[in-house]
Amino acid sequence: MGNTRFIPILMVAVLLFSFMISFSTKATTNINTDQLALLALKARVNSDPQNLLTTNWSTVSSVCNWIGVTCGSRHRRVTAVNLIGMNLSGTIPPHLGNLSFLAVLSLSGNNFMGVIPSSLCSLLKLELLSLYENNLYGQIPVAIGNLSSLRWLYLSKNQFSGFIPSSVFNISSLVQIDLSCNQLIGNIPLQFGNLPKLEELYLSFNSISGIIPPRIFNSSTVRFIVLPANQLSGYLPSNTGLWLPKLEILELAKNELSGLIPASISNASRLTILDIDGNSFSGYIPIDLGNLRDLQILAVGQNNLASTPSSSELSFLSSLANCKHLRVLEFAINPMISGKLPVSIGNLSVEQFLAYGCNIKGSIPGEIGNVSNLIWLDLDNNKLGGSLPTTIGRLKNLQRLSLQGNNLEGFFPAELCNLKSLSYLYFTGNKLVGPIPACLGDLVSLRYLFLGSNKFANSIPSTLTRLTDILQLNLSSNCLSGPLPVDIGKWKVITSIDFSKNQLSGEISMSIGDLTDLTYLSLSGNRLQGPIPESFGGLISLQVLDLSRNNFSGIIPKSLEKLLYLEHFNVSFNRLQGEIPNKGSFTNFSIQSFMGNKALCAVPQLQLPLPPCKANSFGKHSRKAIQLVEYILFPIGSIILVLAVILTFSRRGKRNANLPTAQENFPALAEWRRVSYQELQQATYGFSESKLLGVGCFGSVYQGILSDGLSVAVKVFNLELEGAFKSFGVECEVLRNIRHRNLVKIISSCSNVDFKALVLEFMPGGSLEKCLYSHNHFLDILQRLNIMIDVASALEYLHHGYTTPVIHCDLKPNNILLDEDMVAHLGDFGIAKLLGEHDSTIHTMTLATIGYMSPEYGSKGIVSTKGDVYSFGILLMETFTRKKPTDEIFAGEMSIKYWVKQSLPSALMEVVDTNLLNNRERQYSATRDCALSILQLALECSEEVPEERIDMKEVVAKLKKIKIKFLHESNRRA
Ligand SMILES: *[C@@H]1O[C@H](CO)[C@@H](O)[C@H](O)[C@H]1NC(C)=O
Ligand SMILES: *[C@@H]1O[C@H](CO)[C@@H](O)[C@H](O)[C@H]1NC(C)=O
Ligand SMILES: *[C@H]1O[C@@H](CO)[C@H](O)[C@@H](O)[C@@H]1NC(C)=O
Repeated sequence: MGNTRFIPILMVAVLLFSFMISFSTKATTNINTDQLALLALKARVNSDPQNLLTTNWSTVSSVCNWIGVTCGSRHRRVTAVNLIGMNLSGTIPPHLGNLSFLAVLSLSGNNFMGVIPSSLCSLLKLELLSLYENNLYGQIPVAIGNLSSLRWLYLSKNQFSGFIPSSVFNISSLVQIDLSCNQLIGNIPLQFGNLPKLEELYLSFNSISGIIPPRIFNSSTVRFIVLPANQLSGYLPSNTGLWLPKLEILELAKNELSGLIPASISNASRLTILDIDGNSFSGYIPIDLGNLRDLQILAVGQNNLASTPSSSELSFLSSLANCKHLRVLEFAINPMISGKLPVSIGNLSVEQFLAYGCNIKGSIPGEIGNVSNLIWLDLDNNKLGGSLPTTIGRLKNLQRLSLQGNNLEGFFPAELCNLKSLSYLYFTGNKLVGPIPACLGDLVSLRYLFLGSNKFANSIPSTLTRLTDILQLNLSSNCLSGPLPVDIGKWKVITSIDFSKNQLSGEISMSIGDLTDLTYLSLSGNRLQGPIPESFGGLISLQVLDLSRNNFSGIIPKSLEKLLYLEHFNVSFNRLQGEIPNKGSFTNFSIQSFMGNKALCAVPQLQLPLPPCKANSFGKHSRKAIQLVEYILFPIGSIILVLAVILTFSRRGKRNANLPTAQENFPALAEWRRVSYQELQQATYGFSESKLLGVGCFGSVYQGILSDGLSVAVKVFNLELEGAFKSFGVECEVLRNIRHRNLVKIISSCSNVDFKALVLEFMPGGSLEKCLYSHNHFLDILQRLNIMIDVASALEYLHHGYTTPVIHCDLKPNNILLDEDMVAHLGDFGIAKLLGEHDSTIHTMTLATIGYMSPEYGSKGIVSTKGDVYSFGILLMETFTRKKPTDEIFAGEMSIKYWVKQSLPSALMEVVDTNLLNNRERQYSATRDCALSILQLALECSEEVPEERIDMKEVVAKLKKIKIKFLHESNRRA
């Protein structure tokens, strides 16, 4: 009993004590308390990159002047601490709970860690607690329910875990709650109805489960309900429950909700976003969603929804025409929707129409062309048939068009080439036929072009290389034939090319090596041939390379060892030979990558079931020998050639711009007859010496007969000789762009990694050199004159024939070839130069042949058409004197030019080739006159000063006059 009396006394004492404590706290909190609390915060901040707190929060001045701190005007106590987005790191000290006048605490957008101190829950005046975008963790304190003035609670983008304390939903003053992007679990507390002022609720991206408290849907204040990406389940309340006069946003995507979409949703007349994507809703898509006049986004995809069975068409679409603000309409992956697209689709005003995977039948109505706002149309994986409506070409804003996996038939409508904004075009897996229209090259915005698994035929339009921004290109599994685009290197940023399973033929252009971003390349299952270009070593990003099932020959270039990211490599079933590279990624590939080839060998370390490589196999040995000879024979030439290559290279861009392109005037390289190394080897009896026609600066020329009987000259470039590689390029470039009866015709080129050859028309008459100097040949004066007219005509064409003058640079009897009719053809363009439109001269250091070189070329490297004219003058002299300009009689001051010049006119007969005068008594005088005119012309050509030389037009005219005069005179005298 004594106990019972004692208890009240104890209680009073306790109450008194606690009153005293609370009184003393209240009594003693003042601006100093506030300062201590803020200094505690400053002390907890361990990183302050802008030095804001470090320098500014100084006790020298009042806290009320500190940055981010606001004090009340009357009581001068801290009312707001706002340190938003200052990159502060640290923890929140409990002392902040002593800021008893605090209404605003915002530390968001920093790097605060740790928990929310529960002392903060005693800030009874706090209205805004904003801690979003930090690294806070732990539970949200249960005592948070004490913050009875709290209106805005922002805790999103932290790592809070555990349950949402139900006490949160007892703070009746709350207007906005944002707890999204945390790791919260458990249910949404059912107390929801205790929030009479709530307008916005965000809980997305947590792991909240259970049902959505039905009272949410009975709120007259709620505007935003945003709950995506949780594990919410259950039904939405049926009609009666859904009374949300202010609801603007209802986002419930990616949950586990099921049941029907309540028809009463169409009463929420302020709704702008309805997103229930990715749940398990079933039943019909309400047909009166058109009542939601403010609707901007309707996303109901990835559910089990159907269209009303009363119509064979997607009837819900018709009413949506009333929603003039509807931008996004998405009902994809609802396989039960089925039905056809109604004609009324044309009344929609959407920007995005996403309805893939809905089993939509029928054809695409032409009215689609009226949906003029459309930016993105995706009808992938439906059952659409018929042809593509050409009206799609009217959708000027369209950026993505995706119709993959349907049954679309017919041609690719050229009207689609009007879609200048298009960046994604996906038609994979349809039944489209005919050619890929060349006008696709006009869609320069295209970044993704997928036309695979159709029935497209003909060749890949060369215009596609105009798509210089393209990233991914897939034309696989069609019936495409012909060559790969030559200028494939223009796809500068492409990352993926799939041309597999077609009937493409020809060789891979070397320019493929420019595609440094390419990660995926499949050319498998075609008829491609020739070498794997050495330039593949430039594809430094490549991860997948599939060249299997083609006719590639030669070796696997060693340069592929440089491809550090190569994971998948397949060259099986080709005709490759030689040693498999053994470094880099090649240590990882199995026999599956290499099987079905001709004669591949491998070092034992690769552990492939292939024969080991013989030490000197595949020409290694002989190549060394050639190298040795060349380095002894051409050392000076090599050095000069290196300079030439550098100079030529530096002019390349400009030159390309000026050259007439292949498409403009002439057949492209691609149209040359393709000749393989093997064929050339056979044609020349293994490049046998008996077939050697001559050896030039850059290589050897062999005679050969191709398998179809065509007689050819094969010019093989010595690739070890620096400059020969470039020479091959120059010659190809020149010859492919020019055609003239007096120029040697190119029939084909053969370009492998270690073998480059030009296949030229064979000239049975041999060279002018041979005809002039060998004893079993004789050319009479008329033949010589004709040959000179031919050569002059060729030069006239090169200099004046089209916009870019071509300078031969190396005119000499060796380079003039005669056919069976003794018609002369100018050949060997190995060091030819092209002049840009505004250049009349260029500088170079290419080695031309001494004796024929113009003085300005020899001394200063100046190249111009006038230099060729000079050489032609020397050539004329040589042809009619039968003296080489390099003859030993010419030394010091005495050159062929000086010799001729001082002999004219009186001593003419001392310089003219005596063979021309033998047995030609009757024509003596005509011959003499002719020779005189020719040598005088020769001197006009070889004037010391370039400006004083005549041009090739005049030369041709003069030569023709000389010929007519000669014929006239000799006939008269005969
Ligand atoms: C702190 O910053 C405020 C606001 O920028 C400024 O008015 C005050 O003078 C600063 N105080 C100190 C000590 O730098
Ligand atoms: C915050 O820090 C990040 C990274 O440390 C930096 O990039 C950013 O510029 C900083 N912002 C400010 C306002 O100092
Ligand atoms: C208020 O905060 C607590 C921590 O929550 C401190 O321990 C106290 O010393 C502080 N009081 C004052 C007057 O600063």
